[in-house]
Amino acid sequence: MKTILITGAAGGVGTQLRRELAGKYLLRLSDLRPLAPGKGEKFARADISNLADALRITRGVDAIVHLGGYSVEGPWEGILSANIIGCYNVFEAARRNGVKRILFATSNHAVGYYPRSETIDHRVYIKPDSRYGVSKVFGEALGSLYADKYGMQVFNMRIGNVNPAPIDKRRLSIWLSPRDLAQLVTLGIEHPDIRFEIVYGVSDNTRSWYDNANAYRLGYRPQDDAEAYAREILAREAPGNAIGDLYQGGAFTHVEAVPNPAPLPKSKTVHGPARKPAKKAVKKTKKK
Ligand code: 15L
Repeated sequence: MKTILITGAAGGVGTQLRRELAGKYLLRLSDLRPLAPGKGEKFARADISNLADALRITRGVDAIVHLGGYSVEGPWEGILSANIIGCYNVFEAARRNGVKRILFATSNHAVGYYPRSETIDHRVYIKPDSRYGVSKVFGEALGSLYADKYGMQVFNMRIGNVNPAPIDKRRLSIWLSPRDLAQLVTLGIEHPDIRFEIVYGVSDNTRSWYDNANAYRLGYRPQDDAEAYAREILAREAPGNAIGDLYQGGAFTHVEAVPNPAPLPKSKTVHGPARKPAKKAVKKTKKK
């Protein structure tokens, strides 16, 4: 049985994942916070902003599910230490310990400034909505470097919102049920041919903003759709913030925001697939 390290295992996503993966893998759980391991689990307390800790917990595992770090917008010092330095330490420790496969929990907030009117795929240019979102972009970029330079196998899951049920209108578009989370993580661990992939960690939501074709190509077949909860959620939804309601990142886009004179992009196109390049006005030069 494979041994899988889950960093940040005491958090919300880690807690759901442990339950779903129980019995499938031997789980090595790490976190700053204490945690009581269950059957088939071992706990190693660690501060990933310390490289020695990262080296200790990554030794001898088959794959890493890196969830650890600051999970919301926060002060720069906290993001820097947990999500930038901590993320670097986990990748670097994995490389030094010969652990090839890392599943990185990136976030919808890496692309949170795309408007809700757009459907985006895994090839869009990043549009982080917060320092937190920037830290997730950093992790994706680091994974790209470690895949290209050191041959690591990096599976980036831009996670929406993991909960037993969607909690509001925005989450009807980005919900990830615990069992779909487990399916996606299992795919990331088991797929024989991963080099560097970005997928959206969302269920099969009718109101999705994502073209998750890359995940489907790799074999992801989500079982749940937030639409089953839509009527109940929309009935109780209170009016939201004007900026937050425009963008996929929701509240992360309006905390600390100043009025921005830049207009919203008008197109409703799916980003990513090749588009015809705009014709350049090239001056014809006379042949001599
Ligand atoms: C995230 O990336 C966060 O980790 C989580 O706390 C939620 O804020 C989630 O995104 C979301 O957008 O709902």
